Amino acid sequence: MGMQNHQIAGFLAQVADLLEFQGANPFRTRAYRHAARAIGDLAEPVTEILADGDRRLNDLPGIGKDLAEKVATLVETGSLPLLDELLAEIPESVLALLRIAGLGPKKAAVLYRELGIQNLDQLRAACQEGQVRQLKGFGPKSETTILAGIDLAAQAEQRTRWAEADAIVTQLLDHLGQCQAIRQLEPAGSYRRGRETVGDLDLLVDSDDAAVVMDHLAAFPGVAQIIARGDTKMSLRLDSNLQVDLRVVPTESFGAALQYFTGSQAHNVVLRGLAKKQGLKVNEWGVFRIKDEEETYLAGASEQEVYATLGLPWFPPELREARQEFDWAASGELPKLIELADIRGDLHMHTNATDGRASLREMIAAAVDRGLEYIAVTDHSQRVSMAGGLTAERLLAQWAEIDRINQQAPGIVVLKGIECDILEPGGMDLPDDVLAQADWVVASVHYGQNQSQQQITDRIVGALANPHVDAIAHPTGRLINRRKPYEVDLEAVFQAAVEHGKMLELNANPARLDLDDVALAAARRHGIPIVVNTDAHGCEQLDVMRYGVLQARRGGLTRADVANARPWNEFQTLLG
Ligand code: DGT
Ligand code: CA
Ligand code: CA
Ligand code: ZN
Repeated sequence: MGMQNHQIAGFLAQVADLLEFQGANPFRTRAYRHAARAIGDLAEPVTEILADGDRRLNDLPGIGKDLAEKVATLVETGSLPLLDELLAEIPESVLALLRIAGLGPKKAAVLYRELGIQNLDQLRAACQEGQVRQLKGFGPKSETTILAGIDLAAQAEQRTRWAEADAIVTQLLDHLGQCQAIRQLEPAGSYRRGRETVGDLDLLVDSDDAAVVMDHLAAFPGVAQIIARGDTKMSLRLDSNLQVDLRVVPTESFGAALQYFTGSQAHNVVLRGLAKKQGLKVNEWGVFRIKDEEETYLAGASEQEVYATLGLPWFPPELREARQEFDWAASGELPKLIELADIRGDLHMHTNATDGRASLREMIAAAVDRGLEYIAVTDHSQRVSMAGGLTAERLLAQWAEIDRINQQAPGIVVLKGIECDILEPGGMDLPDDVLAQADWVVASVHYGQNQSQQQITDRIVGALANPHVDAIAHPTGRLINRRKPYEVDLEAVFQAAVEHGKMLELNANPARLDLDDVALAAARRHGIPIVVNTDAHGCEQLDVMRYGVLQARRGGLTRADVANARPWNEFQTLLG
C-alpha cells in the first residue's frame, strides 16, 4: 500500500518548518513549502506518477529535480533522511513555538538556543520570570506579547468552519446593507472561495466615503475590538473571535479588488505571471498596460472584465486554488459546476427510530417540502448501540412502514435504506439476506477508527465488495477541527469503488464535509459517482445540503458527477 499524497505533503511541510527554525537558506525552505502544497493539492497519487516510466515528478509545477528525488526516496523507504537529521537536532515540541503570533521562527530559535526553551509551558514560565527580556532583541514588551500569543495560539489554531462564518456574514451584510454610503458590497477571501474553514473574513466595499463605512461597521453589535483603522482599511475582532478585514475601494477598482482579495494567493501568483507575459500588470486597482514606463488603466470595475482583459474566462471562486483551473481554461474545459438547484434526492438521513429527532413521517414531509424527488431513510444498524441502532427485526418493521407510506403516494419516492456499520474485524453489521431486501445501503465505519491503514482500508474495501452495499458514507471519518481522518488509503478505496461500480458519499454536514475537495477531485478523475447527502438527524438538517454542494464545487464536480443530481428514473438506472 503506497504512501498517500497528504502524508508526503506532511513530511515536506515539517522539513520546511524545521529548516526555517534552523535559519536555513529561505529559498530552500520555500522549495519544500511549495512542494508540500503542490503535492497536497494533487488529484492524482504521486505513487502513480513515480510508477509510470514515461513521467517524471519534476514535471509538476513547484517540484524541482532534487525534491523529486527526495520524494521518490520517501515513497520507497517511508522516511526522509533529511527530516530524520533535522528531528534529531530539534525536539518536536519546539514546533509549537513557531506557531505563536509575534514570535517568528528566528526569535523562537534564539529562545531555544539561549534559554533552552522547548515547549509552551517553559516559554510561559520564562516570560513570567522576566528571563526573556534579558536576551538581545527582546524586551519587557516582548514578554507581554508572547504571553498574549500563547493564550491566543490555542484559539488561533482553530479556523472557523465555513457554515459558522456564513451565519456571521449574513448578519454583517444585513447590518452594512443599511449604510447609505455603500454602492457595492461583497465578502471575498477564503469565505468566497467556499473553503471548508475560514481564517479571517475579508469584506470589500465600493464607496466614496470610507470613514462613514468604517463608522458603520464599527457599530456592528458583535464587535469585540477594533484592531486597526486606516484611511481605507479596517480590521476588527468579533465576539466570536473571528477577525474581519474591511477594505474600501473606488468603483473603477471594485472588480480588480474583488479578484485580488478573493485569492487564493496561489491563484493570483499564476494570474500575475500570465499578465506579465502579455505586457500587462494586474493588481488590486485594475489591469494596466505598461509601455515606456507608463501605465494605462484597461479594466477593473468588474471581475469579468479583469479576467477577459487577460484573455481568461471568469473562474468560479471555488476553483481559484491554482490546482487545475488554468489548465482547464487553456483547453476550454472549465467545468460547469454543480448547483444546489440541481440536487434531486438525499440518500442518508436518520429518524427517531435511532438517533434522529424526527419521526419517519416528519422526515418524509420535510423532504417533500424541500422539493426532493427521492430520499433514502438510513438509520443506524445494531452495532451502534449508543444511537439505538436497529436490529434486523426493527429494521424490517421500519421498511414495512415505508412500503405502506409509498402506497399512499406521498409525492416522493422513499427508499428503504440502512446505514450499516462495517464491523471492526471487517464484514457488515447485518446479514446479507436482510441487506438484500434494502433499496439502498450506505456502509460506514464508526468503531475502530484508530486501526492501521491496512486494517481500516481492508474493512472499507471489503464493504465495497459486498454486493448489497451501494455507497460508503463519510469515507474518511474526519471531523473538522476535532478529529483526524482514519488512516484509510483513499486511492485503494477509489479503485475498489470503480471495480465494483459503487458510489462514494460527500457528507454535507458542515463539521464533516467528507470527502474533502481534493479527494473529490481525485474521485472525479476515477469517474466515481458522488452522492451528496445531508446525514440529517432532524428535519432542519436537510438544509445542510448547500454546504455539501459548495464542497462539491471546490472539487470541480459538475451535475453529471453527482449521482443524486439525476432525476429519479435515471438514478434508479444507476442503482441497477
Ligand atoms: P484565510 O483568511 O486564511 O482563510 O485565507 P484567505 O485566502 O482569505 O487569505 P487572506 O485573508 O490572508 O487574504 C485574502 C486574499 O487576499 C488572499 O486569498 C489573496 C489576497 N492576498 C492577501 N495578501 C496577499 C499577498 O501578500 N500576496 C498576494 N498575491 N495576495 C494576497
Ligand atoms: Ca481571509
Ligand atoms: Ca484577511
Ligand atoms: Zn448517518
